[in-house]
Amino acid sequence: MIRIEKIMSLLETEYVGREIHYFQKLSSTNTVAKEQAEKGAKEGTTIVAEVQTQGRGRLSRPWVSPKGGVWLSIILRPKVKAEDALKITLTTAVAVAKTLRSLYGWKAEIKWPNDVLIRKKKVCGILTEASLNGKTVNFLVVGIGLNANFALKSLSENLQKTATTLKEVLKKNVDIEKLICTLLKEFEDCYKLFKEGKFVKLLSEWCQMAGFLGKKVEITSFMERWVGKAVDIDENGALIVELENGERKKVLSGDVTIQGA
Ligand code: BT5
Repeated sequence: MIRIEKIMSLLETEYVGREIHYFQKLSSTNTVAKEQAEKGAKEGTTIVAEVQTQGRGRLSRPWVSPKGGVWLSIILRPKVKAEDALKITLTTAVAVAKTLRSLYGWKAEIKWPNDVLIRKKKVCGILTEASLNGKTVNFLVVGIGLNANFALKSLSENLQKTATTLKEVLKKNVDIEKLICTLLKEFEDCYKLFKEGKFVKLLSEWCQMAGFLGKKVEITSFMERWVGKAVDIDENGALIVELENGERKKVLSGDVTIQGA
């Protein structure tokens, strides 16, 4: 069980997670966060669930969310343009990777755009959803799914090939409240930089933790597919890929598979 009183006593943030809504079972924390944001919930309000029955990833892909995971969503109200939502995903990935590095000393790596990996396997996925007012953001919900205290066998055989959990790597359970508090604090620190217009600083941290840069990758985006070398991220968070014919392509959304990984 996640103990909210313990979270409140350990939490060192100014506003992220200061208002926290806990559920034992929920369809999706992102869905509930969006409903609460529509009703005026303030920036930093966080929804946490022990189990999600309809956890989702991008393009409505299912996100398996058994008991023992960290399934949470944070409501944000930055004054930014619609296209800045991608930057929030990258900002969040930096916060997650820093959390895992500082708590457990692992070399957690980031894979564009929304995965955090340990030993090349996905331990965390991030889903940023936006409510727009024309071309500007009304609110954003950033959902973080972190495989913490459950065994890999809780996932399907297929997922066991690509995913991992903290328990699997550490061979024991982690202190889940401490993990959530550290994550919320790292997130707030990174988000403050984003709001101060210092995304470039976050990007340089991001690049240092992005193990796939410089490697051969396959990108799929909707019905298209490219193979090339992942060379960089631009100032908006788009991935720059050098195709085999030397052409440089800017990718704003899609999935990356690292070749030979
Ligand atoms: C993501 O999407 O990685 C975003 C996942 C976000 C989940 C959080 S949990 C809290 C909040 N509430 C929600 O409903 N969602 C957010 P994407 O890049 O599209 O990856 C989805 C793919 O990851 C699936 O198609 C599976 O292949 C794989 N997958 C599903 N469950 C997984 C798990 N627990 N661990 C690792 N991989 C998983």
